[in-house]
Amino acid sequence: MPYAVVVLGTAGSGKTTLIASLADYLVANEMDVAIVNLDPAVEVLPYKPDIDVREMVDARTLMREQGLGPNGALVAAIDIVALRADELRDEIEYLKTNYLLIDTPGQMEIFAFREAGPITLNILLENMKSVSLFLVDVSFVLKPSNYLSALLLASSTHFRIKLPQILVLNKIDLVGEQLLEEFDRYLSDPYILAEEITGRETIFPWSTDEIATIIEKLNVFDTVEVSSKNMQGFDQLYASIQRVLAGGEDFYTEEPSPRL
Ligand SMILES: Nc1nc2c(ncn2[C@@H]2O[C@H](COP(=O)(O)OP(=O)(O)OP(=O)(O)O)[C@@H](O)[C@H]2O)c(=O)[nH]1
Ligand SMILES: [Mg+2]
Repeated sequence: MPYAVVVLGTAGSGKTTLIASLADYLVANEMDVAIVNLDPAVEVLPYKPDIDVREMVDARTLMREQGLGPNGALVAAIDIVALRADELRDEIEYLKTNYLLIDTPGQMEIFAFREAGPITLNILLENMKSVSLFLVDVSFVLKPSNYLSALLLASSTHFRIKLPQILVLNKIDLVGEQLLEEFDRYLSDPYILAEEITGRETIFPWSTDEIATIIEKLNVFDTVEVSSKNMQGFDQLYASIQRVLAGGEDFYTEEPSPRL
């Protein structure tokens, strides 16, 4: 069985770009990779999927033929995928690979916060060691209250998908070194972050201590900072994925891969 990496995250956070770069990174490190595209609405992919739901259902055709809007078509498409997830699982069984990377639809609330998304993943990932990467745009989380908001969204997604998760702050190439250092200072001390939030930004009647505790309690997963454009931070991302999937050991999966 391969190891599975499911990539989730807010719209436009860079899920598809990260998959393409992570595949290149893994191949450069002598691992075999297969990619599953679960986004029925994507038009152009920067990678060649081994399994593609667009061959099963195309959201754009549903829009045209059933007169649906973009979200209605995506809902209908993902429901169809869930009903036929067994077929995708059968295709996965034929793949001989170390890593299975799974790209998910742009509008993640339609995938994660309706029944079809988790049902599909359950079927695809049965008996596979899996991790999910939750992507957000790093420029969004630089503001303290946005960071808390991203943590809540990541946790909320975790409760739906129920996989171990890594919080991936993407697009660090767009953020200055100084801002990133300041942000890392926040990350290392929830109390500093909480003080910033209570100082000016929330109407919740929580004290600084309470907010710091909430941040600490939500922050149970690794956080890594990467650029999917230039692969900055990918060594840390890989190490973090390994820690979750293989308990930190470098590994070769049981399944013999053609290249090994
Ligand atoms: N500068 C920079 N841009 C990035 C990075 N990752 C993604 N992008 C850009 O962000 C935009 C969205 O990237 P996608 O990979 O399509 O994001 P996505 O999350 O798959 O988007 P949807 O599936 O449509 O929600 C594209 O213009 C990418 O080129 C990054 O690390 N740095
Ligand atoms: Mg995408």
